[in-house]
Amino acid sequence: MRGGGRRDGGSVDPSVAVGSVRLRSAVMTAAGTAGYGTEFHPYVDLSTIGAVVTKSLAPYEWPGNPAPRLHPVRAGMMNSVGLQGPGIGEWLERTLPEIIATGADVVCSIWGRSIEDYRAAAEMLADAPDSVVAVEVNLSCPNLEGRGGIFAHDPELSAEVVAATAACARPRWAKLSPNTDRIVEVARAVTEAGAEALTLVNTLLGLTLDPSTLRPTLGNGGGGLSGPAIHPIAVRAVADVRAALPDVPIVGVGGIADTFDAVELMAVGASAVQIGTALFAEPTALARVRDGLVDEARRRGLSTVSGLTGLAVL
Ligand code: RRO
Repeated sequence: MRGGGRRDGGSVDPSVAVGSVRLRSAVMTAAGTAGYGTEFHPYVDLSTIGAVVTKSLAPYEWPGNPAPRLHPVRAGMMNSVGLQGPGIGEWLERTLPEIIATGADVVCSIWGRSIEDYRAAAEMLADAPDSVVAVEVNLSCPNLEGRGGIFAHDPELSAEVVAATAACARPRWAKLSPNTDRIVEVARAVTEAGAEALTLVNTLLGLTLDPSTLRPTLGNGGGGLSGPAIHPIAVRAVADVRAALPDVPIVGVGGIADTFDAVELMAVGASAVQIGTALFAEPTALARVRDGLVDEARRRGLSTVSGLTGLAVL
């Protein structure tokens, strides 16, 4: 799967494999930053990117947190969306056909407040069309209240959640949290429980204040920090997990704005990447980085974009 053969000039294969899933490009949207993808099609031909990763969906409709839900900061963005969504049933019926019509492959991100919620979400996806190529099990939302913490800070609980999602009948990628020093432990636990790949990382817990009122800027108080500020944290998380679990495919996410950010995540071990915060200012960053990775592979004499994976000299 590494496909790093060298060649002199000529075409570069842009496709990559994340475990058993072959993607047309290494570049995907990051969950929660492109809605369900349908608004993006005027900007980027979604059939030419790796996949649209949906905003996380629960087995039921969920209203999310009070506004404001987004707040720009110097090196990125704070959010407290609070998992707002229509529920998987409504999404399958009304939104998924629209995404499929764009030619995109889809990764459905799921969340729940309990293990039973995750189980129900997975069961609802069992008969989803084949365009839903994987399920991303979001264990790391920073904005879920009243549940006693982030699932992905607890290896045993995370493993139980992943084990409960087998009914989705497609590869599962576990999305983990950078807000813990146990990420390697959690990564090991979820892969042993059935996750085929890992998505590293979600946002970092943060808080911003309004300069005049000194109240929290976001409607729910704290939130999750994303964007360039967290990029080196994502690179470190991917490198650490790759060193401990070299055979587990990784999807790298965190602060990608330029091609080199994606190259860095792939060089330390990611098989593919997701772009999130940058899309708010520049939806076409998906195509720019997609093409940039092909150019970078060619420049390095590689015949495949996947040849960039693991090239870091650590
Ligand atoms: O909806 C959110 O507030 C949210 C989610 Br599900 C997540 O996984 N990460 C994040 O920063 N925000």
